[in-house]
Amino acid sequence: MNSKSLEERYDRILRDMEGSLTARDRVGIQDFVLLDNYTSESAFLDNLRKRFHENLIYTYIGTLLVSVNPYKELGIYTKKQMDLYMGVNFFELPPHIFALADNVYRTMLSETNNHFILISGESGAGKTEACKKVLQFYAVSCPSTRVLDDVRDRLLLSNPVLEAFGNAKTLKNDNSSRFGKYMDIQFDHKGGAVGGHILSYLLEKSRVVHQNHGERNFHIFYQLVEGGEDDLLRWLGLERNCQKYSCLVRGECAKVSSINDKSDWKTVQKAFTVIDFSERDVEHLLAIIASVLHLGNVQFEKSVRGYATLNSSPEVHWLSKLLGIPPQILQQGLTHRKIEAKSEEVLSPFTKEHAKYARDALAKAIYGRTFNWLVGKINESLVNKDSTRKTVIGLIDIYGFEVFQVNSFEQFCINYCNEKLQQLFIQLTLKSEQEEYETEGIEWEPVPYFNNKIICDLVEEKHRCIISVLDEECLRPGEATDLTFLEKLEETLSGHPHLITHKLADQKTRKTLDRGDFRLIHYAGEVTYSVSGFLDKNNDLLYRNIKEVMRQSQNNIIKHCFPASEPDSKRRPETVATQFKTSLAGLAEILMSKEPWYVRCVKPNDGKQPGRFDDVIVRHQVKYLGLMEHLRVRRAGFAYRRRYEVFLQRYKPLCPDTWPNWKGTAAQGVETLVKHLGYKREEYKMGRTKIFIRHPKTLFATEDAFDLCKHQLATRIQAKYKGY
Ligand code: AOV
Ligand code: MG
Repeated sequence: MNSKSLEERYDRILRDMEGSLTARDRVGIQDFVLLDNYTSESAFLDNLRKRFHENLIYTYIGTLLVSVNPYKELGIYTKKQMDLYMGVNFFELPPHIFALADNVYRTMLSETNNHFILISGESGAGKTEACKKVLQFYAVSCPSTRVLDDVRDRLLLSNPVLEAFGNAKTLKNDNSSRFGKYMDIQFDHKGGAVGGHILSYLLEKSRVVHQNHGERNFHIFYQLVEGGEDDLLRWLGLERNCQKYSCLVRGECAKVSSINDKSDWKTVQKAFTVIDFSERDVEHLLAIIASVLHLGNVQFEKSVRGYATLNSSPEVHWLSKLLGIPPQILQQGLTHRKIEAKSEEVLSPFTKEHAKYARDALAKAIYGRTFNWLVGKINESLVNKDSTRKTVIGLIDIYGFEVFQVNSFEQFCINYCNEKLQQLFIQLTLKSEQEEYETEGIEWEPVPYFNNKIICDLVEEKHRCIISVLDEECLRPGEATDLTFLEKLEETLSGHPHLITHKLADQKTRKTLDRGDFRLIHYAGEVTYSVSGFLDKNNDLLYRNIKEVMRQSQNNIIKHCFPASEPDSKRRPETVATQFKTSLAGLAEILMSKEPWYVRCVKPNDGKQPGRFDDVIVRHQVKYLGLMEHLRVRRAGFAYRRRYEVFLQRYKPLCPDTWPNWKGTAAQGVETLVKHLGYKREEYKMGRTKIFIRHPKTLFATEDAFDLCKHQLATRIQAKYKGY
């Protein structure tokens, strides 16, 4: 680069910086690797807090991005901002999710390999928002053609649909993801987004029939009731009043100030058309949503003989109409089950309690299966029609670690999932660090970590773990109960350092435990689980005859969700926990073959409030997210590493006499440059493709020199402008 183009470059940077931006924000330190007192948690926290109060929510640890939820709009995700971050050196501008997205994208293109961005943090920390920002960045920054724009729109609009059906208001987050999502974005060799694929993980479908106080059912129900056109509601037999539907008001908070169900409904409707839903698909889909609402209102009477009866209620009428199933058949399916007596099948009537249970099981099954259909349908519309070679960037946005007053099977699964991702993070950070030093031929000293493998094993290891004990109990129908499960847990696993059961509660933590509870010491903190419902939810049984009833449906989606080929109940289906375990192992496998990038989201307070940075809460997250250890690993050997080309490109203005007439390789260039800058021999090492710098101060000094040089240049440019 000659000095003229250098000037032009700064010219551009200066113009870009007009407005509120500065090239390097001066509040705190934008990369923790440069922190003097890098082993001090307090110094770490100070830096994070200082920046947070200046609305600088992003800070790096090397290439890892730490993000603190601002709980307010910052105006930092505009098109202008995106343009600014496009194709700029990672460390040149203030930390941003766009910088990370851009860096991943460029690395993918130049190295033609696959990547993933793991976004983690507890419930409400900002994972889903971060994921959306990455997607939006790619939508704007990738090459555009008519076909590509189609794909782009579908990728973008798959989000509101999935959120409508898979997110809900919880006590932690008004838009909490109740399913896990892994999304591949596929790129062609020119960098165009050509397709995508979504994998979803274990939807919390119990929410369909039950919500804790202060929580809601899935957004879509409220959107439909609040936003649906009059004609539509009439056709679905619905009233515009959430209070009329018992499964919408269990949590007594159908209205949420931060949510506009009406306008969200419009977005979802528009999205349906973009992602290739035919009118018929949408009709059938909404008929199902309405059916679940009607089903929730079905009430049973008790017959003189004590059995459940269902008089021709308006609900059955609407269910019959919407699902296309004759009312008598529906009625029978909801009040009886088929049992085999000798070689004959007979109908056995339900008690009222039993009928309610079967009704709820059906509602959950319908919703859960429809959700899977929806993901499949979105995937069809994202299929890459062109078969040319492609690389992918995967985005992982799952439900974050959560602790409520009462925690059940759902929290157990969610927290287990977080445990697995933490384990992956540990394996990959250690692994990649080790490999990097190895391939570059550099010696390194390992840093001790808290390894949460012990907790993962406690939950999932082959024969002696919580899931295996739970599954065994599920194999003893009629005999086993939630409490016998707890007893077995005590018998089999007592003494495990991360499991606390009733017997041991006082000895271990001096905190008491209710008779029906057990406690796990997770990497992210202690959680007390109530075993009530564990067996049932793990079994997730649906009576065979109600499946048969559903098979008669004229609704295409229901037909698809209850196929005739489904194995009958004589062959035991896998339990929910075991299926989940298998799918998480599958996810780990997918990720292991790709290059990792991390966004660690931090929640600043428990009140969803802007401007409040609660030290205790943040410190706890910094600890369990392993941020200090990660920093230490980055600093243990060599704090900084840069590819020779990149290093040279950035700093060669500091040695103007040598360039532009230099002829050697990039490595030789770097060697010459650092000698000119006065680096001492022990301060850096030359790897195969990168320079490794031991102490951040060295780089800091270089950066300052660079700033000064830039400043001088800027003054010259300004002087030039004045001349006009
Ligand atoms: P989560 O995905 O991490 O929780 P979200 O991404 O849904 O959390 O964030 C929760 C809320 O915080 C959002 O609805 C926004 O109001 C706010 N928020 C998050 N990130 C930002 C940001 N960068 N700028 C402004 N506001 C933000 V969970 O899905 O519950 O684990 O299961
Ligand atoms: Mg989320």
